[in-house]
Amino acid sequence: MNQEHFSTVSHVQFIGDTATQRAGARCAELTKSSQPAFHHYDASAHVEGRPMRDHLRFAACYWHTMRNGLADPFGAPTAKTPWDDGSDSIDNATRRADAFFEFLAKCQIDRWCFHDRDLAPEGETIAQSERNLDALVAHAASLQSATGKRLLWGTANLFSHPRYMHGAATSPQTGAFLHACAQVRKAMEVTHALGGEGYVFWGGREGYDTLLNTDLAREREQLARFLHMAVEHARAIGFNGVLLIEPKPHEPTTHQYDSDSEATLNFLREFGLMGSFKLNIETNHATLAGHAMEHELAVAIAANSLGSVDANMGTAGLGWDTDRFPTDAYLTTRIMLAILNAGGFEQVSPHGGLNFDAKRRRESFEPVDLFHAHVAGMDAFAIGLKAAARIRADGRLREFVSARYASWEMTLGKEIRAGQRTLEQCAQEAQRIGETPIASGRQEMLEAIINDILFARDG
Ligand code: XLS
Ligand code: NI
Ligand code: NI
Repeated sequence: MNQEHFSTVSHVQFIGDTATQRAGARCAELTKSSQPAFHHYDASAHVEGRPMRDHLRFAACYWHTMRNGLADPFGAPTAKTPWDDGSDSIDNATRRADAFFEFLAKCQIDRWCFHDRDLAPEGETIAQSERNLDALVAHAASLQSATGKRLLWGTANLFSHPRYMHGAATSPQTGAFLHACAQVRKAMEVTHALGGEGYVFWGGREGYDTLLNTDLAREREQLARFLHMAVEHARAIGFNGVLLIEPKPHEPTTHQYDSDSEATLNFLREFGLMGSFKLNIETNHATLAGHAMEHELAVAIAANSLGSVDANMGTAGLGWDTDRFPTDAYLTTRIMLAILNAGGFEQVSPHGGLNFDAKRRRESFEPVDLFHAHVAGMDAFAIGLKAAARIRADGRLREFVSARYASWEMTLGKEIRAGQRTLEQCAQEAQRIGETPIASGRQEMLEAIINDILFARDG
């Protein structure tokens, strides 16, 4: 890293007040003068006895940060990337990696994630693609040791190349399956070489557009076989990181087999893969599946299967994956409350983290917007972490929930749960006790308690 690519940003620091933001300058002036700065995220500040950096375990992703030109279906790329000459050369890919690690250092992000094809150009043959990847992995390894940054997870892109148009593992033709094996074998090995904490499978095209041409049962079996082979390979090469599946219901396909947490867990159970995989839950994918993010987290946590989080958010009312930076503080509060209640990443998933699988809007095209976007997401998660800790310290929510289930903690409830009562005995007990008082669920009261904790009262 000899040349600075983000010379406009020296280092993003915690400045602890929002006066500059409140100044109310006109938009143009603000854009010119505002340097990105943390107002809430302070890596070493402690929350619930642990530094924020350990709670939040932020990662930046290579694909959106370095490879997303911000094109949309109607318009050309807009992103300014002065370090990138647009070529597919190894030199260009190397310069990109330099720019990325400079970005990580200046933005205080400790981890990163990548797809094989983001990092290095695909060659004419598998051997050439692997040589290209090896060159970039060697460079990334030296950047990692120079900067102390770590790989959260790696993955293979099994959805962009035309050969995968019908799916990769679920393709009707074995050729695509074989190429997917080649890519996963290599991507897993380089993830291992880079000390990756995890390896992700996102089945972008592992689904169908129409059942008219699809043998769903066969395709699900193919996917399971592929995953079994991947697990065996991971063990064979000594990769002890966590293997992750990232659910998403659709887009690009009409239906994806890993459509949400429950469907994915069911798939894993059905094919004897439970225990080999955890889930990488993405907020916008939860939205697309018609779920709240905390639902997806709760389902994964209940099955001891939360692996990691792709931190982003969608746009209300839109039916696609807008991958916005997660700036909604109420959302980040709910996410951090679920994670803290489960014991924090350290306990629930020590190899997990918050990966910003998020892209700037097409209009936020300047290099400095990469900083504004990540800083906004990191600050929103710091707000969420602190707010969740306050909700937990307040204790009213927890008390309410335990009171709500109190009868299950009494002798009869415990005996039923332990399988010591028959249906017949329960029926007789119902006749004996008659109707019992029913307590209110008090949803609105609880929602108001959260607002009361989150927002200061006037005066
Ligand atoms: C796409 C997915 C993808 C995965 C990695 O919607 O989120 O980016 O995280 O392949
Ligand atoms: Ni993702
Ligand atoms: Ni996504």
